[in-house]
Amino acid sequence: MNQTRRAHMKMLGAGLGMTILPAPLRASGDMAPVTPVIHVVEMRNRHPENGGMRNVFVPDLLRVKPGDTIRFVTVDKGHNTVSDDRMIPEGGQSWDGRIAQDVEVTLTTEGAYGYYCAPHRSLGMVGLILVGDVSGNYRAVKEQRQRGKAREVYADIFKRADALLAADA
Ligand SMILES: [Cu+2]
Repeated sequence: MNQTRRAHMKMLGAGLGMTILPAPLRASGDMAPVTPVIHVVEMRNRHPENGGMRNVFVPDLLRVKPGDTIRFVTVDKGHNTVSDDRMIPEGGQSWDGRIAQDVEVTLTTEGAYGYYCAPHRSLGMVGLILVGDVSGNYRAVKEQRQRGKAREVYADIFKRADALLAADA
């Protein structure tokens, strides 16, 4: 873990009551201690680097390991995060945040997870999280019908996701 990331996590932990696992969570032998990995997704009115993109999750695509935690953080009010029931693996964790509510989910079931902001879904405020081996539901998730601008945003997200998965293989 680099210094910036560590400092960032420390800052978040202080502000938001991050759960820290007890120190001696070792398996056995020479295994490194297990540290919780938290990925932050910001809910924003505008993309910080591209102001033309309105109502966005930043980042809108994550590649994580099973057991990692995703923390959705309200930067701008008026947004929420809701898992798309059509776009999560069988047995996978779903979530349904209120408007302007920070949400933390720990995803242990491998697969692809689609989600959206309820007020801005048709305006393209959607996202995707790839957890571990996504071969079980990736194609089905990718082929889900989307409405409005979500179709165009997901086309872009899946193009990047395809590239990530190809690089893994
Ligand atoms: Cu929104």
